[in-house]
Amino acid sequence: MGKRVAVVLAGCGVYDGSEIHEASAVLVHLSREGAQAEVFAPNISQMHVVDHVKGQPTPEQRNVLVESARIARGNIKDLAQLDVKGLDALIIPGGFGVAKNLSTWATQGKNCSVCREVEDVLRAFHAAHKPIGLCCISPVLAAKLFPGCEVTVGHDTECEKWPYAKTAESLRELGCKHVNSHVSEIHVDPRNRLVTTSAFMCNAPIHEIHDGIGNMVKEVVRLA
Ligand SMILES: *[C@@H]1O[C@H](CO)[C@@H](O)[C@H](O)[C@H]1NC(C)=O
Ligand SMILES: *[C@@H]1O[C@H](CO)[C@@H](O)[C@H](O)[C@H]1NC(C)=O
Ligand SMILES: CC(=O)N[C@H]1CO[C@H](CO)[C@@H](O)[C@@H]1O
Repeated sequence: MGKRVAVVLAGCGVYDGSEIHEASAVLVHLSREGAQAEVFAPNISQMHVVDHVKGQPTPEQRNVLVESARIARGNIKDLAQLDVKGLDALIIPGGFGVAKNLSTWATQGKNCSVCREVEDVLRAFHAAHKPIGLCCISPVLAAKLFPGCEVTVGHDTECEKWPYAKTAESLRELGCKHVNSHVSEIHVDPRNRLVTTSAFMCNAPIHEIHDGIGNMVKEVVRLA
């Protein structure tokens, strides 16, 4: 029987939700590994809605679960219904929704809080020693909840290729070990059973991001 892997989404679109290509890469690679994806999202309203042409907020209200359902092709459940017992692993793709709807990282950085349901789910998988895969900005959730954990969000020196490199410094300030890595690489924290990769934290061609996420997914399924 294939492994059952929970995928938690944060909306639909890089600037206010889950990064669509990252979410899709996770689903594609889970399928390739013979695993069964079960998609969840919290039933809460988004912090805001961004017009992705203008890159600016619009006066609209949208629901994280309803938006995430677009990526899940309708096959999605309320995160409140997730039961860790029937699942082998957890993966959370990136996108600003992770920093805006799953946590308050976008506005509060290392002082952020993590959405209650998301915290409960991460702690449940962690306590059960089930692997957790995170990419792009999602490792900040682990850094906030599991002090001393090891993660990567790519490189820690800002340049054209690594526009969000300051995140690594914030992770160190939270007491976590940040490991520099290339977009194709993953970092595994065996003690916390965390598998992380930088994805769109890197200004890289989209196929390299797709493949890097594939390496993360493969390792999560192997550990599950
Ligand atoms: C989400 O919450 C709203 C408002 O409480 C409710 O009407 C709706 O049924 C919920 N959706 C799901 C899928 O649980
Ligand atoms: C976090 O809180 C500290 C202490 O209140 C404050 O000095 C710092 O500016 C805050 N950092 C952010 C990113 O909000
Ligand atoms: C509308 C809104 O801000 N919704 C939520 C998005 O996520 C953050 C972090 O969990 C919540 O604090 C917000 O209430």
